[in-house]
Amino acid sequence: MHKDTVKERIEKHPCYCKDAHDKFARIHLPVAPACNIQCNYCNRKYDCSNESRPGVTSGVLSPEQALEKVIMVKQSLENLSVIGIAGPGDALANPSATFQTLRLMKAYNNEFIPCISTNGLNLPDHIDEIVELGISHVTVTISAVDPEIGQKIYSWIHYEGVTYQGVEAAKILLERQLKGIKMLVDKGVLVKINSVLIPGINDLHISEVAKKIKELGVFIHNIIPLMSKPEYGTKFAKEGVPEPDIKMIAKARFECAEIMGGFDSVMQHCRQCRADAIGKLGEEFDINSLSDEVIENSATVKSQVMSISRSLASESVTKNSSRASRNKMILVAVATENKYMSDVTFKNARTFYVYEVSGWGAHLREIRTLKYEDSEACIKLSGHLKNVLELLSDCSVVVCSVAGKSAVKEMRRRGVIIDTTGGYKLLEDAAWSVGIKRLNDSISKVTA
Ligand code: CLF
Ligand code: SF4
Repeated sequence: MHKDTVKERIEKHPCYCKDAHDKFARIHLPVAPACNIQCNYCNRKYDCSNESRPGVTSGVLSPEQALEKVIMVKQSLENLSVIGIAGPGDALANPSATFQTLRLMKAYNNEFIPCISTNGLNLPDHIDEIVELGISHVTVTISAVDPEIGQKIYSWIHYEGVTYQGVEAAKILLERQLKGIKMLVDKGVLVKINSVLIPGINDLHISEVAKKIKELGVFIHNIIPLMSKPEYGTKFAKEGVPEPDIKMIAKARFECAEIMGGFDSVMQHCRQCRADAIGKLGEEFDINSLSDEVIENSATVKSQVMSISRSLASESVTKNSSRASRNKMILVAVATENKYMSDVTFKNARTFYVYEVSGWGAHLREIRTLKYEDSEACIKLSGHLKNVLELLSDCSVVVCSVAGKSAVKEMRRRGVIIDTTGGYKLLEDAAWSVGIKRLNDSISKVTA
């Protein structure tokens, strides 16, 4: 890539370019709540610690709420240049919400720089969407390039439906991270690596991380000191793993700068932002400071968001549905606890959003609820299955986050499919992605 091109691409990014940090602002949109790994320096009650200070948490927004926030904030915050998704879980463990948010942002204003941060486990699966959406800056957190060290940093990973631990988990994670980074660099995406500096675990290994990422063509390395106060409640904090002192941080940064080609390639101004941070680095914007005029204008903003969202939805319907599927309709029930995402296991599902899905899109028909008395709180699976079947007798598919084999088998025997591929997606997305697949499958069976 030509040097000037890179210069142009970073000069408005406050993290990638130190001269931009006090001139340009970023907004983090907390649309990604789930995570697919467990880092020992993270307490999942709070935001992703790969970029955040532990002990603070962000409320989750839907993609539409996120766009609303951007439009409101933009009116009061000069030089807003970057839209970042950094949790509160992992951006790519919530691909549907992350990409829908950035799709909406692009449709609203193509001038923003889209930026995401990820642990990298799902990275290789999403390169095409990253490139298609013009996500030009991607951060991957890699704190070890040796699985023997990695196993001390991660408790588990959840990959392709299986939970792995120990060296095996660290090995899979590392392979996926390195593969994803290479694919991004080959596509011309600027990659930043965050490494958490953990005394006694990887402080003597950080230069090895720098060597590996330099080899892969990574743009910048960011050494983040471990935060490990007892009140953070992380595994490392409980085990008494200390925070690095200034000397250790300086030494690690110096060693990495030598390898990466100087201090321009080693970030020194990171603020370990929360997943809903707004403003210039170190100069947080107070969302409560929005002017009365902006607040009064919020109804107009809402309708602007709805119109952008509708026009994207109709484009997607036209792209993804066949003519035959437009004439058929099935009911898809999405189980939810938080009422915006398919976030609940089959066993614990009580509330179902029932969508009519046809080639024209997914439309909410009604919300159905199972009402269990307290005395029935521990209702047996067989009783729960019977109740779900009665409640959803007209539905073809039930979407939930996780389901046991016996529930899947028994429901299938009674003619209802349980589908977990829509797990952790926004309700409408979950209904649409699962429903249109079923419709297209049934049409191809008939025409085969
Ligand atoms: Fe956010 Fe991260 Fe993009 Fe920056 S933060 S997703 S690259 S826009 Fe920046 Fe914050 Fe440090 Fe992250 S100061 S925690 S490095
Ligand atoms: Fe926590 Fe982020 Fe690690 Fe997930 S990737 S466990 S959210 S620090």
